[in-house]
Amino acid sequence: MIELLQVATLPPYLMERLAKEYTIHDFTNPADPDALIDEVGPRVRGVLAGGMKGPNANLIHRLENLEIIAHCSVGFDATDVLAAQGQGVIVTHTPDVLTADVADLAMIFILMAPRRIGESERFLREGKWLAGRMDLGTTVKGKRLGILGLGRIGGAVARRAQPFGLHVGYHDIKPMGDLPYLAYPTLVELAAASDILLVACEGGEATRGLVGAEVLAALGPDGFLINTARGTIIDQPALVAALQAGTIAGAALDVFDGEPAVPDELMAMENVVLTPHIASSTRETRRAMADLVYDNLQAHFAGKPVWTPVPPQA
Ligand code: 8YV
Repeated sequence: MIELLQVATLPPYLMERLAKEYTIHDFTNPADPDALIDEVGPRVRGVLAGGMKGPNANLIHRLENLEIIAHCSVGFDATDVLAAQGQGVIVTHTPDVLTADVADLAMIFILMAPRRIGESERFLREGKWLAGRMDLGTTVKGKRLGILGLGRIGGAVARRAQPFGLHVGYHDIKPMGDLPYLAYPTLVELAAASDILLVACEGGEATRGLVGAEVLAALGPDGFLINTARGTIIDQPALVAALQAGTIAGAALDVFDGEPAVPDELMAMENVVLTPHIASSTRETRRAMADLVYDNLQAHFAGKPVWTPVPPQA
């Protein structure tokens, strides 16, 4: 049987399906990583990775017969894709099948943060309603939504936002052609022209810390920051400082730099919605992602083109 190295925890349904056709070596929490790679490394032809866990350049180089790295995630920033592709290794991911669920959570956040929904639920559960009404929230209709990264997910959020009466603007490094949204040449200009700023671009080194103090200052004291992409894109200490100083109004975050650890300061803030990286966590989407991982591996080892390759990275 073809041998695979599993570096991330993946849906049990996928692992059961793969175990019928492949020999899988568990590298998710190895007692002795070097010994395991010395033993099985030369036989490994595929790596199973996830959005938060993928092989680094060192591991990729040590797997001399590696042919494919299959991610059960749309994001591939956990893997050193440059090292993989430089060694002729095919990298796959799971785009499209999760777009609707992730865009739905972003839209939920866009409504939740200004309307203070998380805070209002805590208010009721803590019995505070008995003592009086909660403070007012902010209406969404007529406000400006700025989207950083108008790719598959950003575009899906833009379409969802229109029936809510939001005016959509965006900033993207790629030219997006003729769209009914206002394009801003820089992220700071987009933030300055937004009431709600959604982070929807790729993670990785190219976008690390992109949303920093200057962008947050441009968003301003009435602005809300939403992130369903990657925690690394936001300068997290700068975000904490802006929230503490009231230089932005609030935030809604599904992803964190250093997750699953979340800074205590964020945990303590009423005006911040926090969820544990659940944007794609539905039974239907996880199954579709798992099926795509399986189909990519089957196609590759049958000598056919994979379904969803990661394009060559510069
Ligand atoms: C997953 C994700 O929750 O697809 C991605 O890039 O971040 C999420 O869908 C997770 O990373 C599963 O591995």
